[in-house]
Amino acid sequence: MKNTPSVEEQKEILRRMVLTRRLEEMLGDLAKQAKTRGPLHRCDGQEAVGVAACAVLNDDDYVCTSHRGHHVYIGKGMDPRRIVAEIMGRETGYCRGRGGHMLLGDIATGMLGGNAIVGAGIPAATGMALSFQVLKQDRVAMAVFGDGAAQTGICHESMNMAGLWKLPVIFLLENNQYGLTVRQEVQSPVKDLHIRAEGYGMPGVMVDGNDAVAVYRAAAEAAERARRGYGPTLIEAKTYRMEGFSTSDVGGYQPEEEIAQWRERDPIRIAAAALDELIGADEVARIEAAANIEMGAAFEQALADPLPVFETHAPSSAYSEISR
Ligand SMILES: Cc1ncc(C[n+]2csc(CCOP(=O)(O)OP(=O)(O)O)c2C)c(N)n1
Ligand SMILES: [Mg+2]
Repeated sequence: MKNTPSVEEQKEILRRMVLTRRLEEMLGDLAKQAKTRGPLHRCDGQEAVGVAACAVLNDDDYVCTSHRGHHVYIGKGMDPRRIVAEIMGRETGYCRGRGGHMLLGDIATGMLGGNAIVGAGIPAATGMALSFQVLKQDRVAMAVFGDGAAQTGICHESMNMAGLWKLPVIFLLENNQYGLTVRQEVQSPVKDLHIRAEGYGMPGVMVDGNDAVAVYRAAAEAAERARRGYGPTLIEAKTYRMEGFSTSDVGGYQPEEEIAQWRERDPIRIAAAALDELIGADEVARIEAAANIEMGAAFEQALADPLPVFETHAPSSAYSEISR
């Protein structure tokens, strides 16, 4: 079984992680200028989780993510320009500007949606895995969700069913230490959430979520198990939310020392350092620079795209009947 990323794969993973970081930074700048609409949930510091896990999947494998899913969108191969267009409410966006940043989806790349309802992607991916099993298709579903979502009832029901029926699903629990402003240790009686897997009859593994190679290995093993008919895996990727809960978060509850410690372990720096040894620092710098330019161009193009035109209709005669 191949569970170590090739050099080419590591280059692509780094590229997508940098694309994601630049997306978040540019959105953050636009939010400060009041040029975005509604709160945005940035995933700075968590890029390795979404990008490296998606790297083991095929286009026709399905992924569901949460309200904080930009790394998953880019990891699954969605086009940066159309992602930005959707977030910025443009007609050229994946959902014609109607969905917004939490609700991107695209069948062609197997990105079956972000979700604003905490935990809702977990049963959705489980159901997709059930359909793959029933249809005897060689496909895997993956749910990416947070430590807060892990405390929901639907998470328990989904994992129980997936374990019972050996469904080809990967539960990727992105433990960024916080659910809104609530620290993980006050949400759960156990510190390490992957130990719950035993109760569902599936393997539970913990990985360093800031190390893309470690995430890739764990996801590759889980995907292989699923494809062979051995059922689901729960992967707990320990990571950290380097920015606040959303762009409307006033902050103050994440200790400065804690943020500083995690910044030392920036996943992009870890991925770049691993690649430095393989291809040299100059080539790594070139990949990073090209990704930054690509995201800059995506913003430029998307922001020049048209906003949707909403037509207003006169009430139909049926409506007039009812309202009379
Ligand atoms: C069913 C439901 N309950 C509550 C909320 C409000 N809410 C939005 S995000 C969030 C916390 C989620 O924490 P976690 O799953 O750890 O994700 P993170 O924000 O850390 O990525 C809550 C409670 C919601 N959107 N949906
Ligand atoms: Mg969380």
